[in-house]
Amino acid sequence: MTHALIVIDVQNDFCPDGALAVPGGDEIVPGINALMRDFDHVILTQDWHPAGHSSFASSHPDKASFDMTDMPYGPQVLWPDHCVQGSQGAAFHPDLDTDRAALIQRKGMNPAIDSYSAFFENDRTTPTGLAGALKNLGITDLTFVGLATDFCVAYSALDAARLGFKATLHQTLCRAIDLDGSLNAALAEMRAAGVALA
Ligand code: VGL
Ligand code: ZN
Repeated sequence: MTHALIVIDVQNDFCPDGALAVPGGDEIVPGINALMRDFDHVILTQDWHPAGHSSFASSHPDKASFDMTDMPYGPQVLWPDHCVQGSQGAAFHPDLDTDRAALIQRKGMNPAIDSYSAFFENDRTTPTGLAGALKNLGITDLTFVGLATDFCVAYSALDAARLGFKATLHQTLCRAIDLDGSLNAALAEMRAAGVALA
């Protein structure tokens, strides 16, 4: 078995003072850096939206941040503007050790579709290419850490399980947004899908 660590979206905008701050988002950085030493492969993801992305509430004049809307691919939460390509908010947290990363998977570039998962856009069918890269490297087991537990981390772990990887969520090295019970719902969904919660 070959095991990779997937570090989801440890970016300034998801840390305290960021545009879409996840409570305690920065607390997990030292632990993630330490955990990297236990893995042969480290992969980072980076939420990477064009300005005016359709997942931003500011692109919908009648909506506010955290409202829901219906997209052609299904219901979508509308977010504050965040992780705009090339901005300081989209950069990795300055203390994250990016040197060990073999691959940085960017996502959310299509202006019309959000992308929580590292593997598929939110239509759940358009691939990012990461699954092919991992399979090429002979990687069978994936451990997930990062932000946010109930959105990008959960969607990534659920897709990993669906794709046949052995997926583990390292819960203490994740932090959640927790909108209307979304954390408990995501944990239940992951358990039911066979994601190991460590
Ligand atoms: C995320 C909302 C919007 C995440 C990204 O990284 O969990 N959440 N974009
Ligand atoms: Zn985003």
